[in-house]
This record gives sequence, structure tokens and C-alpha cells, in this order.
Amino acid sequence: MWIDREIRDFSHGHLELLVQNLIPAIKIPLFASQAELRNLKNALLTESVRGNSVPEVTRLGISQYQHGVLKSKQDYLKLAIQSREVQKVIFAASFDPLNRLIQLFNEQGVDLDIMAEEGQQYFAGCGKVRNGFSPIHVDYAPQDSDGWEIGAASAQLAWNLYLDPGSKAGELMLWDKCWSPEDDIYQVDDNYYYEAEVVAGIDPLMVPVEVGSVFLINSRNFHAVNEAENRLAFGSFISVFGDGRMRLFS
Ligand SMILES: O=C(O)CCC(=O)C(=O)O
Repeated sequence: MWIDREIRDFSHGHLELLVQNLIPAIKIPLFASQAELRNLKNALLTESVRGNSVPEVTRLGISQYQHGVLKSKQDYLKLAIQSREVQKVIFAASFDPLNRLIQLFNEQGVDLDIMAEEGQQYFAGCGKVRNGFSPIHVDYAPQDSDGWEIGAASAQLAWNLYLDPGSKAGELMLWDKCWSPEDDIYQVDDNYYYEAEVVAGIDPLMVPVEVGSVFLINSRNFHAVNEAENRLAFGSFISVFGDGRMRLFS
């Protein structure tokens, strides 16, 4: 449970509070310049492979859930090699947000890197174009990733850099409720999302889109994105391990 509903600034101490789910979010303002945002947006839209894992999100890049859990780990890790080549072209035409985030964490004494397992690197960093309402869900690999090292993480965070509000920015809705297996009675059949009853009686914190800022959340909390039109963000998940390592993946 959160100690209050304030979004904190970025520090090692606040990251620890976020991992323990004692605060709702961390904001890193002015993460990128206007020119960097524009160039990243244009390069993503030009170069990326588009995929619709769910109707409300057009993904620019690949996802461990869609290309791994729903297929196989080998499929995902093979696709990760190709997708990283595409990503190099995108970053060369704009900037490298992964590297920037890694440096910021490292400066705080936090060991952040891209997730790898048995010498094979995961993919990290997708663009996400949202249209419509993204329903209530959690992102937490231990829920669905048996046999993957990220399935043994002790916590999971998500970070998003907002690139473009689109014609409707749609706030991030964040509930102070962490997923536990009993909540699955509210999961919609054969789907990733949950009925509203799962968060009944809890007021969501509405996090507005702030272009150029990064927001970090604990993605084991139930969250949704309000009705949006062509809203573009870039980000990934961060697995947090018992020894303090944090590892990026999408
Ligand atoms: O785009 C956002 O505001 C955050 C959404 C998110 O992290 C998610 O739905 O997994």
C-alpha cells in the first residue's frame, strides 16, 4: 500500500520505495529534448515492425508475451536479435533512450542493464501507439512466465517516455492494489484484462501525459489507460531481482 499518492522524483531511495510498492510512481522530467522526441517518434514510425497484440495497442517492436509466452522462448530470443538491428537504426536517427536510462540508474548506484539469459539478450524498448481504452491489467512476468528467468523476479516496474499526446492523450490510471492470484476470478476469459470489480472501491490515481518525461510505475499494480487517440509512448518493463539487479525487457 502507498504511504501517500504523491509522484516522487528520481533517486535510489525512491526506486526502493517503488519496488516495495510504497509510492505510486516516479517522474523523470525533461528526459529528452523536443528534437530527440521528434526524431525518435519519426524513426519509430518509419522503421519499426508493427504488431497488434491487443486491439488498443499497436506495438512498434516485439514483446516477450506475444512473441515468447504465446509462442516460444527460442522464437522470441531469435526475433530479439533481428529487432535489435532495427532498433540500432532507429536510435542512430534519434537517440538511445535505453542507454540514457541505464546511465541515470547507474549514477544512483543501481545495476540496470538489458535482460539476458544464458548469454542471449532479450529485446527492450517498444513504441506503443494507443487508441481507445486500454483495459485494467497488470504486467508481471511471475504471473505467466514459468521457465523464463524474469518469471523469478521479485518485482516488476514499467517505464514510459511520452513522445506524443496524439489527439487525445488519455491519462494513465493507477490503482493502489497489487495483483495476487485470488484476483484472477475477475480476469476476463481468455484475455489479459480484468473486470472493474477487481479494483472496486479504490480511487485510481490519474497520471497525466507529460511529453518528454519518463514515468516509472510498479506494474504489478492494476492499471489502465483512459480513452486515447494516437497517443505514442516508448518504454519497457524492468525486472527486479532479489540481489538488487534490475533488467530491462519488452
Ligand atoms: O502508457 C502508459 O501511460 C503506461 C501504460 C503501461 O505501462 C501499460 O499499460 O503497461
